[in-house]
Amino acid sequence: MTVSPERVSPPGRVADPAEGITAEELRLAGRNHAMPLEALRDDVTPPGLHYLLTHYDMPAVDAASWRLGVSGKVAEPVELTLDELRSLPRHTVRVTLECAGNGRAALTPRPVSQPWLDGAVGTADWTGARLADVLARAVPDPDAVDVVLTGHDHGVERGVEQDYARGLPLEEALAPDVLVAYEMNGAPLPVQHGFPARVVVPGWYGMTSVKWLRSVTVVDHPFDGFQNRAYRLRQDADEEGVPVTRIEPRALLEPPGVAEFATRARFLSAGPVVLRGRAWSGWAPVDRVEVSCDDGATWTDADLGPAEHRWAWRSFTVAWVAPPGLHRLRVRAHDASGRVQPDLPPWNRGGFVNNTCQPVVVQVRPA
Ligand SMILES: Nc1nc2c(c(=O)[nH]1)N[C@H]1C(S)=C(S)[C@@H](COP(=O)(O)O)O[C@H]1N2
Ligand SMILES: [Mo]
Repeated sequence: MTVSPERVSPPGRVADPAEGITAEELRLAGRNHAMPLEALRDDVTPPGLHYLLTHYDMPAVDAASWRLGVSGKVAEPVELTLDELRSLPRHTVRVTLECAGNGRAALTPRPVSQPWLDGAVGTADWTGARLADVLARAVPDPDAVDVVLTGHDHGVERGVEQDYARGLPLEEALAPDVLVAYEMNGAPLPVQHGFPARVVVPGWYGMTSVKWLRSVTVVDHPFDGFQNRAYRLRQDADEEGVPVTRIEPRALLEPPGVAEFATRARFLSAGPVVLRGRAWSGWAPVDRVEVSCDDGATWTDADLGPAEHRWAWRSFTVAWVAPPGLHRLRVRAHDASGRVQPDLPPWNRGGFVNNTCQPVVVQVRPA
């Protein structure tokens, strides 16, 4: 399949409302796994449980011959080895990453792509050099606008053969917590998370955190590559659309009680129980989480845990005396910018940013 990168990509498919998940979506779901929600108990997600999303194949990158090229609209193009990258000042930032498609599979009609329910999230301690320090080595020109972050992976998406590449405004790229990371939770990056080095853009949906980073190219115009055109909120395929950028607020409950294997239905004994979970937002710190134990009829403010890591999820708890019967729990996060999770899904053709508050159904057995 040879196609020119300039070719306008066909729109993604939207499933017939009655159409079940296809084998192709099942294959994607197996490769790109969610975080099991019980891992919401951890401040930092163990690497194997962190969600995963890779558009094409994972490239095998040799650390000894790896170079990071920084070029384009710069005074002095440079190539850094891994040791040179490691010799720059080292920073560790705790970051909750979330895929922009999280919640997609719950939309009707369903945009056909990676069919996430709600687990496309994870939190890690990322260690690396600041992207600002990497860029400073090359000295961007005064008229620089965007940086183009390109990975080693290459594939075909909606008819367009391409390297995985994302543009990021230079101003965002220079923010002090944006990293070229070479460690995840204190160990070299696992291959699936971008070995030997990846970008981490805290507060932004995952697509901008380019794995297997190969080059940083400074350009004097807004980059309009495939991934920047694809990640836009559109009702119709031919609309210009609104770019997907920062993470909208979301809260998730650590599933209470015990699970049934095949259905994941939850069972709980009647009596006092502490409901726990995590909430995050890329726009502003989470400042309120509400929990409803009667499907949204009444809401109680949860107690919030410490907020010491700006870019990581915040824990919350709420006490509940569970009465026997079937109950729909709901949880919703607010952030300091005034954003709050909606009750109804915000539909768009790509199935992005569905942060509707998710119901959790529990069957409470008499004590
Ligand atoms: N090179 C490259 N970087 C990439 C991707 C990719 O396919 N290739 N996927 C992006 C998307 S869409 C997401 S959500 C995050 C997922 O990061 P993770 O797999 O480490 O959780 O990586 C981003 N970076
Ligand atoms: Mo993603």
